[in-house]
Amino acid sequence: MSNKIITPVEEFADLLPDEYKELINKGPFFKTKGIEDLGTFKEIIDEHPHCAGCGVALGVRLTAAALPSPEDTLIIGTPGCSFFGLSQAALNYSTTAFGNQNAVASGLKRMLTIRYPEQNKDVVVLVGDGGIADIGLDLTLHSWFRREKITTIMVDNEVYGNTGGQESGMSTQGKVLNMAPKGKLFPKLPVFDMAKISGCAYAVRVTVASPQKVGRAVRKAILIAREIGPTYVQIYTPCPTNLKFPPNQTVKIAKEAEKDYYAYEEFITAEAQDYLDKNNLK
Ligand SMILES: Cc1ncc(C[n+]2csc(CCOP(=O)(O)OP(=O)(O)O)c2C)c(N)n1
Ligand SMILES: [Mg+2]
Repeated sequence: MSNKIITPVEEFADLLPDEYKELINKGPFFKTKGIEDLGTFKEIIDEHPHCAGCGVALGVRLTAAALPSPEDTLIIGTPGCSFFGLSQAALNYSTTAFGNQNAVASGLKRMLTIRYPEQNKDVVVLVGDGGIADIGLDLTLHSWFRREKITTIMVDNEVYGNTGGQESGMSTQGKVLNMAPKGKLFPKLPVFDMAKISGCAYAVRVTVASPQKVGRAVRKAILIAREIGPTYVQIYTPCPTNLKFPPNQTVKIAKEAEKDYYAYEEFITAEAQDYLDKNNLK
């Protein structure tokens, strides 16, 4: 894979909007070193359809900037707000039926490993909390049980944002939402803890208020998935529209959550740590 996949054939080149051409010419391929490079390349179109202050859009941007080899990465999504930005980003992206992402990613990873035995082809699932914790939970867990060498990233806005505000398994207990008017009855699902006991070699819980940590977690998760096994990154990406806070407070809300129930945590198996150390990977 390379940026050839998003480069239009000559006959159509003139018909595309300038924004799209910019994505090809100024995208992250072969350029990114980390999230500190954000702003020096174009990872997503300027007029993307995310709401003002969208935590998910920030999570997607940070992830795009942290990919160790964007040109050799296949992002797998599913319906949800992350789809909006991802489908208009300079990334190799494919979507799935809602909840099927880890099954599809498993198959694609196996296919890419057979087709390109000498090259790393990173397969990264990047979807919402509803996609992972609810409809896709079964397929997510089974991909971890099977030790599929893929990275799963949850952009957790604690709600079904895309469909107007139903509660998700990741919503907090008691939370009143547009379509949960009496408040959620049970606690947030412990998906992060489930990752640790279900076969993940590496798992991180982090928020968009700590961009460097998000960048490091995404990078390490992808490197470890190449050789060792499944990895999981759970990013808190608060949603101003549905959680009902002003759009300029997203990072503040995430920072507060870090002090409360969304503390940074990194889990790594001895095998994964050994692999990083021996290959001098950070
Ligand atoms: C099989 C199926 N069921 C339901 C839907 C409708 N649907 C689309 S997105 C979505 C919720 C997404 O929530 P989440 O994964 O948390 O992503 P967010 O929009 O919050 O980023 C639902 C229920 C669907 N597209 N397909
Ligand atoms: Mg959500």
